Amino acid sequence: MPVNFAMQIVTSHKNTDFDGLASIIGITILYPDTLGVVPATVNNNVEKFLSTHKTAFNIVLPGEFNHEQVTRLTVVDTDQWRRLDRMDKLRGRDDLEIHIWDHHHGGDIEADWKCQEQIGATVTLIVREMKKRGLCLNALDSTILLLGLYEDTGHLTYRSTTAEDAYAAGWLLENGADLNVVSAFLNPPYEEVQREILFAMMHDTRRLNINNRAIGLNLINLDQKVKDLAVIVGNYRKIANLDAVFITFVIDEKRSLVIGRSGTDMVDAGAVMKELGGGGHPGAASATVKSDRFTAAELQDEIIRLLHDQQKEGIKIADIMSFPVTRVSPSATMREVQKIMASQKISGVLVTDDEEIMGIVVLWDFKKIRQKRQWDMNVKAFMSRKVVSIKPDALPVQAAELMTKNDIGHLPVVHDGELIGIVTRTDILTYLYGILPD
Ligand SMILES: [Mn+2]
Repeated sequence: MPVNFAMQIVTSHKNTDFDGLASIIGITILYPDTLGVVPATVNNNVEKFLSTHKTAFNIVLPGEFNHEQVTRLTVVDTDQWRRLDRMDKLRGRDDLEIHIWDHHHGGDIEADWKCQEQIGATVTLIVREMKKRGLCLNALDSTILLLGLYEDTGHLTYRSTTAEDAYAAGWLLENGADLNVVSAFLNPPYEEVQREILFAMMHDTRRLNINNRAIGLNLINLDQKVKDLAVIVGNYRKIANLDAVFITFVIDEKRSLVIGRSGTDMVDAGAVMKELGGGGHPGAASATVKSDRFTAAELQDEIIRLLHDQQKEGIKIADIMSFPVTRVSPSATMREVQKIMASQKISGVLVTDDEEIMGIVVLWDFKKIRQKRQWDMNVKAFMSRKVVSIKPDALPVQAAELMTKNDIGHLPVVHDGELIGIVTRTDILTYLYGILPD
């Protein structure tokens, strides 16, 4: 078939999410001669959006144009051929120019030009170019772009979110993005079957502790097609207060779908799913696994094995604790203790008898002194006897939880019954925020 005229198209991955759709639309705004090609299968909320908004944009389906005429293919929000819908005809053509805009990496599409960075959403990369060109958007375009940006960054809360994502959101709001529309499409109400799945997860999800992380695992048989499974899994993780969840949905005898969601950088759901042949981000990932590779039951064990192997060891209490620990005997006087604390610039001292922890004195306890003579009294009378200790391999976040729960600011670090250090609120804050105490 002869090439009649040069045609440019832009497309994204199958099961298109809002970031994919918004990036397609963004490219048609940046390059008005480009035709947006939206895969036939899109996510449920994207489908709802398109059913009312489709005619507003210059978009078609993969079967609605002549592949022969395409001279430039722009791919957004993916860099893998297998994720594209009916683009194989273009693969391997040496007269085709390929552009990529994406925030994933490691795919097999070789581009002539690309804008590929680790950033919260692909939309942000496109907004960068729009700002550079001094464009103004209308309210509709701003709204769809903000939908993509918010969906992929969890309303700017996912760890992958960068400052530039937040600035891009601000720019889209300036251009009139409608938050009512955004929240209506990002928080669709649950249908009956989705509620049932959420209840099933709440009822019998296995809770495991792997490398100090609370992990939820479940296996659910699907007897019908259910939309937005990933949203339900994400919501379940938050409700159950788990660090990460991996739910295996048995689709039929031949295959299962695993959806993983992680709320901590200590669990990389994307890395686990990659091992199973899928992909995604550290916080959100999925994989379709054939049963001749792993049955649904075997998959559970494999996920557990992969999580154990994930030696992405973070900072532990042993790394941030102070040592040696300053200690006094129960018969030391308050005056002596006060001197020790002032000279060592510390806010708490452990009271020990031989190796046994009897109590703790903190700065606050000196407020109990009303009369001069009390300075000569034994520390025993003023110390707090409630001492909660922590293990050296615990995580800073666990220390923070213990402190909050018990309303205390000092935790002795005990290993095999031996006092090896102490960790304070200041240590935790210093670690969490990277600030130094004054
Ligand atoms: Mn994306």
